[in-house]
Amino acid sequence: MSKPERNIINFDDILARSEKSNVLFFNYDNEAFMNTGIQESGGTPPYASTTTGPAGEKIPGKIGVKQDLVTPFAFYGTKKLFLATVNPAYPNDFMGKVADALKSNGSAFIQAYSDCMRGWRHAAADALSISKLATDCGYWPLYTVRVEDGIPIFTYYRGLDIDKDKFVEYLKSMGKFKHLFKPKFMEKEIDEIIYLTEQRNNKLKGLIDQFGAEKPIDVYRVNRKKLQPQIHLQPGHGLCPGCGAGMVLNQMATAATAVADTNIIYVNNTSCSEVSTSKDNVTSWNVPWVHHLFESGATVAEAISTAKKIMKAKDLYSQEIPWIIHIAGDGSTYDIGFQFLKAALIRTSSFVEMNEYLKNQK
Ligand SMILES: Cc1ncc(C[n+]2csc(CCOP(=O)(O)OP(=O)(O)O)c2C)c(N)n1
Repeated sequence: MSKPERNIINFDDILARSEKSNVLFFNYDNEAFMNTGIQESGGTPPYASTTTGPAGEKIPGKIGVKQDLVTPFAFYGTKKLFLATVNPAYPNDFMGKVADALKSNGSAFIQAYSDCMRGWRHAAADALSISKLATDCGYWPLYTVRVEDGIPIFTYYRGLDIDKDKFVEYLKSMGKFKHLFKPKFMEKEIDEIIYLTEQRNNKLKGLIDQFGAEKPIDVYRVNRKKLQPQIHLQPGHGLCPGCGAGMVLNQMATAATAVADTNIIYVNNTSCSEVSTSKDNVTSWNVPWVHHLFESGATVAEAISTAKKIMKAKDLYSQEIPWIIHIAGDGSTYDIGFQFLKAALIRTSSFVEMNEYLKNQK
């Protein structure tokens, strides 16, 4: 079999494109409801210990799977959609994908690996090495799906193959999996986590075989020395030291600054990212930022996008329509809030272009 070909995507070429997303829906996945006290979510991996599914003598943490959130979105029948996973330990891939998403027509959903040193129980200084290990061991594969005219096209960057030694090292690096190693070695449960992850990756490989791009490996080239530091989020937020969401928001905002400058609106569901950037009613954001309920930020983001477009079509809005990013944790993405997200994502990537109809009806 010939070696899969790489598709080199230059950051500057993305910036030069005229395409524009309606909304980028952005989930940072710290794998539990963290700001309310580390409760289990649909994003929590099997056998991880949380406060609502604690590991004890009888039950070894979460009994259930980590749900696959990204690939199913490719099959809802949308017309034009950009879907991707990112990890802040791979910043070129991360920032390239955020820019690519914002500079693609239709809408986008990106899911970011987001370490949580308090909830996962490890030293703050280990946040980056654990994040890198997550992709290198095959736990957090980095891939993209571009739905073009209703058909999904899959590409990937890395992390599709399981490295069992690295996987065990990954599990050992965090307190949330400590009970799998001490007081006794729980081989069956460790093997099961790896097995379930491998099954998910095998499904992904099958989709790449079936719906893969001609050049299936995307490599983003970003000249980070040339990149302007982000100007959306001020220093002085209240996230924990070493918080993965801090790295995630910083890289997301760096790419968004390059694309949008300050013409952007953020909508934030209730979460760590929200409470930590809006303490005592003082926002850390330098650009318009809306906090909405735990569950319904996606709908608000959609409403802002659609309202601006309708006003533009009716000549009631003369400025350039802003870029819109909706930010949510895994609790408000997998669980409470999923219905709002799913509906908003599908609407904004299919029939939002209603201003075509409105143009002639002033
Ligand atoms: C309907 C509703 N249920 C529960 C809450 C309380 N609540 C606010 S934030 C939150 C957890 C958020 O978890 P997640 O989305 O994973 O974000 P994280 O805190 O991990 O950043 C909960 C349970 C709420 N605000 N509204």
